[in-house]
Amino acid sequence: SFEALNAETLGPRLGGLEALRARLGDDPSAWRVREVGDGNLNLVFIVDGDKGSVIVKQALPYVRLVGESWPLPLKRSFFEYHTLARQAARAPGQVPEIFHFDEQQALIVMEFLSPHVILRRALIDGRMLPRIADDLALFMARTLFRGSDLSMQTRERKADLALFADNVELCDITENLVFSDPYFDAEMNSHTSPQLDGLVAQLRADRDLKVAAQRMKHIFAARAETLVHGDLHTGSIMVTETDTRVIDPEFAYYGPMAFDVGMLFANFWMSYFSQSGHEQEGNRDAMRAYLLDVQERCWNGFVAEFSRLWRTERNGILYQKSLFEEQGDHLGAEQALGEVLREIWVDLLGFAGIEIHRRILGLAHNADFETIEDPDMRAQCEAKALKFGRQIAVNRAHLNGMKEANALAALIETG
Ligand code: SR1
Ligand code: MG
Repeated sequence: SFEALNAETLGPRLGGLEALRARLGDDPSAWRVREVGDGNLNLVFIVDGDKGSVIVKQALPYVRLVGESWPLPLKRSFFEYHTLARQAARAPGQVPEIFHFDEQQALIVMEFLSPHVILRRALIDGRMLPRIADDLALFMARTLFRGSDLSMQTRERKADLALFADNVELCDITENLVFSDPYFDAEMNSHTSPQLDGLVAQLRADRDLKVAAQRMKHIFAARAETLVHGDLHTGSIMVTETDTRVIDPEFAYYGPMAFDVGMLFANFWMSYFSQSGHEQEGNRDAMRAYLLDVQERCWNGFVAEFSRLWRTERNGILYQKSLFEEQGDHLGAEQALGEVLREIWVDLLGFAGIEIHRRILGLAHNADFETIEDPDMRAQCEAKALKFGRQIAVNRAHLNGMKEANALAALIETG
């Protein structure tokens, strides 16, 4: 039966596993185990041996952030494992390598990424990573395109859709915590108070905003387009100057193309609005310019790679080449691509605005704002982000391109 690991039991319990011995050394008593997880849900250990290091991630039967009063099934580890396998095939080299999976113990042994750090931490520290825009554009375009009916064979995709449909509890977290709770006085919500009380009341009374949030929830729940990561924020990405890896896809399910893209861009915009609250004074303007540039390059890169895949790998049941290219109608295929990309753009703005709101008003906040010690400064940064989130969610159909969205961010930032 399931037993949660700890630093003392990990060696004796997993010492017999060939996958670990091969990478750490044959004597488990010589392994050094550190629990390093500070996420909302799971246990994470770094295990060092004479030969090398691995990560052991174990799900707990409850939400770590809240405690045993909020049970959460272990099967999320199964979905994480299967998603990592699919992402490794669809976006080679962009996720950690998996060495072992134990479904009953809900644990995954995977590559220890070093000297990688969590992207959110790097951005808080004012680091301008040169590769993230291009790498993340490729990751999103490849996983989202190749997991959809644009690319997969229909029998395989429908079987996969049925498999992932059981990740219902994790979807339920997103449906409530992201799309609904921020817009009423839900029990687990919190925000910087009293500085934000007025704005929060205003947002919760904003009919257009609530309709937008529920429309995005509708799309999240009903549009099973592709296998999405499901929680693609900057805490789910590990980076060095030369490498970018996406981790933690336990929220994966078949959802809308725009969800991952919107969530990621929301987190870049939150980083942008949090810069005034961080240390590196001389660097703030450069950091803001860098973050807007990342947004633009990442969206342009996404469009370029998605378009390339559309033209070269469109072998699924949608927009068949027999209807377009094979009849010489290249313009028709391009027109359809334009419509698909336009829809992703509009929807990603909706998802991004809502993600920004939930990180400031809901249960799960993020370190970009939380690490700003002065509550007045934190509230100032958060208020700008909240206003921006409202604008992009409600006016998502009227913002034409990333330059315009970034110009709006800059306008709100400079007051
Ligand atoms: C109760 S879980 C809260 C949040 O943590 C995860 O990382 C997801 O973002 C989820 O919404
Ligand atoms: Mg996570």
